[in-house]
Amino acid sequence: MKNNKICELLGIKYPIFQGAMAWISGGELAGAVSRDGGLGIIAGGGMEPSLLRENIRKAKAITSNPIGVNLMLLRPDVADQLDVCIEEGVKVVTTGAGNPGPFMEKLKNAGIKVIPVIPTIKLAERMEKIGADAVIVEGMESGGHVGSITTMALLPQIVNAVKIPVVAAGGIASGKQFLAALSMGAEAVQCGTIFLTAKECLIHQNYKNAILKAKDRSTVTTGNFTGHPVRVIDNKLAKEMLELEKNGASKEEIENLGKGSLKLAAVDGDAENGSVMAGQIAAMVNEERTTKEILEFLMMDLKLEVEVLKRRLENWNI
Ligand code: TUI
Repeated sequence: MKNNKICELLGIKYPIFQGAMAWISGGELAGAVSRDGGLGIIAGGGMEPSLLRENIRKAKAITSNPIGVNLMLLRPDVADQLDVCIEEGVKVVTTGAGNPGPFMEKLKNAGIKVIPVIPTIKLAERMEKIGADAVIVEGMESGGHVGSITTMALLPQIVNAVKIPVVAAGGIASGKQFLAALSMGAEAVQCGTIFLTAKECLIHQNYKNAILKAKDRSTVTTGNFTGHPVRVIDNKLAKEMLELEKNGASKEEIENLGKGSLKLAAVDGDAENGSVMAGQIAAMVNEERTTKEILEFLMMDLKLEVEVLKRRLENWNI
């Protein structure tokens, strides 16, 4: 069977990206996902350039399949991280939390495929114009730093607006959601939250437990007035932040409370005072599985849903 455009472009088996998660998706998780047929992505977000290099090497020791790196563009040392990616032969770079324009030429000259994460149509069009190989459309269902439009509303509009392949992110953790993304024109999906409880995901067990017990209304967005809303599990820190916002605290006060909080949750396991970033589908993540099991579940569940849909269409006689 012929692969789809994204799988051909990147040399991967399944059209599934493991979304970058700062302080969470290191070389072990990304290497395992790439080994098992998806695209594993190391998050540069919480890493000094030397630590990023270590993690790329860890992933390369697990698999020779392509591995991605995400450059979080709010980091002041992102140019040095980019040099590490080139030196280590990284083939795919995704970017987040900003416009990768200033780095595009260098990335393209190094033969790296560039796939920016974007939350609006305008940015998607701009990314296509400056030479992005594809875009990842991220709806506000996602965990972490989010835009304001849902995947359902944003994805088909961006598919109409650009010619490059589109990857859907935000709210995808099952075959039904995978199929919905494909039917709205996505070539692939990017999932983050479903990989949080993967056996190869080396975060603190308390973080995993917060995901395993999450319900449909367990996430909230904080920092809504700072211009950088962040989706997290509603815990003590989230309540404190929302209280500060309600009382008209300054941007600095809110951001200071958030500083270091992701590491506190992911590494130190303080799931109450730390920032437990997760998407709205956290309630659908009820098991600890291997990356292989997660990828195979998504592909098999997609296949099942396609069959279910076909049967429904037959019943309607169309
Ligand atoms: O980047 C993400 N999600 C993230 S980054 C992160 S680490 C963090 N730590 C502390 C505070 C905030 C974040 C946790 N989650 N997703 C991709 C994404 N990119 N979402 C939205 C955007 C985005 C926003 C603005 C992309 C481009 C953009 O461009 C603005 C411009 O410069 O035109």
